[in-house]
Amino acid sequence: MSRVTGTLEIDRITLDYVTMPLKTPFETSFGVELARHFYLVGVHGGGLSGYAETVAAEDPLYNEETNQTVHHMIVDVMAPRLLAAPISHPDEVSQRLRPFRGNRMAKAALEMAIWDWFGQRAAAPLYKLLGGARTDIPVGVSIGIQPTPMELVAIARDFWARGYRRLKIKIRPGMDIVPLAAVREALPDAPIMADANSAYTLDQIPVLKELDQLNLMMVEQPLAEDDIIDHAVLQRAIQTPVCLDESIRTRDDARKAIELGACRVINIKLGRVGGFSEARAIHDVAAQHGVAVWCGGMLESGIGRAANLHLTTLANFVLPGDTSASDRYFAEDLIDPPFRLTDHGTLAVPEGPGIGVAPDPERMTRYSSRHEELRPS
Ligand code: OSB
Ligand code: MG
Repeated sequence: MSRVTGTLEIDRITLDYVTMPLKTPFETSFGVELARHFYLVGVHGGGLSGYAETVAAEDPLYNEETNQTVHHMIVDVMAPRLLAAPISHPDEVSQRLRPFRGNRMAKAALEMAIWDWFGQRAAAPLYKLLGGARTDIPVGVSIGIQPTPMELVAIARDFWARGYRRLKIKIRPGMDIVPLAAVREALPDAPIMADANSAYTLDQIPVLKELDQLNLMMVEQPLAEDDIIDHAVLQRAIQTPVCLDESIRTRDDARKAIELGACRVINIKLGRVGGFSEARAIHDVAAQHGVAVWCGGMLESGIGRAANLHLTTLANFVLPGDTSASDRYFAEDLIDPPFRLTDHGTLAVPEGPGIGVAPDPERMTRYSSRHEELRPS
């Protein structure tokens, strides 16, 4: 474990609006993504630059944030607070932004870029500042809804053959039991799970009960994106463990969901929960209750993937996450070299200072369509 040192006086915060085409469309119960659009946030001071990427989409389909709300929050509301006074510990970022309700994806990008800065300041990889230890991270892959079970099976077989340790398959009503059963039949021993992104209601318990026949590791966020009460009812009705994603935004959400019996697993996403400080707190609450966690993803470029990997070094990240290799989504990453899957289905946590990776300058000029700079007033 390394210690946080130094004080950050921010000279400027940069925002680049980045568009990266996906190799193939990614379909979930809430829509189809053809490209990733995000802000790359840079925090510059004392001769160092920390980076993070935002994970909101163009439309509020996964949660209520969008690229435009994130931009507004960072530019008009949050950056001025961070530029106004020096920061002596990255935990201060979420404290200083706490008066502002919600908008966790906007908060997360600023907070994560500042953690990267402090890692660089300490000349230590971020995981050592966070108290993590594991550096060879077993990973899974998230597979979008496919037009036919045959196509789904072909894709699942391919990822399984590459060495991914767990396959997550997106479902929605009408595209659930049949495609999942086809994958289960094709890959009888593979750890398989389903993610519904809130597409079901309690009336559909009979369908969700059928999932129990497929020997799934878990079913992720079957019910409403803001619910923990109905999920507790569902968890009592099915054997398959319920994993919550959208519903868990804070350590208190995690505690309440666990106490209610709404989930047996939690997917932690840095963006959804507002950054490393809260993600670590959720990890700790789950660990105290004996609930396993894993690290989700939002189709991040290598910058966000690196942050996810550092988080996943914490001890209770015992299940493979969605932090697949760069080539899962992108022909070319923003970082060079990209993240590659090892021959044993893992990604290596970068050992350089901070998150250990930085955007490639030439690629940034190609993928960024707007650059802005925010300075102290
Ligand atoms: O629910 O986990 C989700 C992607 C976008 C929005 C929501 C989700 C996802 C994924 C993909 O499942 C995870 C990844 O590979 O980054
Ligand atoms: Mg999910």
